[in-house]
Amino acid sequence: MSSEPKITLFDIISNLKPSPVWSISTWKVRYLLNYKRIPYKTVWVSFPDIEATLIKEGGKASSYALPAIKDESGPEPVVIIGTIECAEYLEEKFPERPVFPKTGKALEHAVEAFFDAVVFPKFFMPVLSLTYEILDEHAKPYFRRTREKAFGKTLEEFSSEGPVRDGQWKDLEAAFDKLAAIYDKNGSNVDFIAGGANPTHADFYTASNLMWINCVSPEEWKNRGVEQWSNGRWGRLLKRLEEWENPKD
Ligand SMILES: N[C@@H](CCC(=O)N[C@@H](CS)C(=O)NCC(=O)O)C(=O)O
Repeated sequence: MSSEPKITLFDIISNLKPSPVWSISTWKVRYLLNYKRIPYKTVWVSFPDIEATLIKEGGKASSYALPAIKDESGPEPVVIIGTIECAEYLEEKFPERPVFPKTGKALEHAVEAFFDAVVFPKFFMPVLSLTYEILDEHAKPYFRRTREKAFGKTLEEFSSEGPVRDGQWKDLEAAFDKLAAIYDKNGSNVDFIAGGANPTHADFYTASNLMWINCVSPEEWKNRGVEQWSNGRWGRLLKRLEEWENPKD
């Protein structure tokens, strides 16, 4: 008899079909749950309701954002908020199929920090406006308001079609090339950052960012040739991690 999973993943709903999965942030934890073969269920939350949902579930944080998980395996439910917090919690609770090398976590953190400083900022303009299109109707006004405030322009001005948009995609590609140069230190044919046969946390982190493009706009993914960027490294990485895309719910 199968029992209800003890782990809940909170994910951000979209209007994508058949699977609503799209979020760069929640992919980072979904991949790990799938890789570690941890049974879980998904609770879908609309963007404007993230904070209220996490507070209602008993989460405590200085700011409320996803990813988050709830673990009901102990006497009291535990809510963990944040990418690295979820990853470290899952690694400790479910040490089988580790995603942090036994030799240390420094490389994983360094790659993430590099990604966030060099690559991630190049996503905003071309990918946020695409993200708006796939959100549920309840989320759209909130997403528009918060993102327009953050960047001081309208969503329509984020990525004007033509040379501006083309330049943004070229800049993103160039940033990925810088990350590829680090990966290449292991050899151009080695797919994972830790150099071993198995992926580690930073590979899933990188792949989650790629999945953001892949999910919100398969058209741009194809048009911009993302799979071929950095001598095909990113297409290969997603292929190697494909079996841990499921379940997508
Ligand atoms: N520090 C967070 C950042 C994650 C983040 O920014 N999540 C976004 C979704 S992609 C979010 O939930 N934003 C809430 C909001 O905009 O209300 C992490 O641990 O990764």
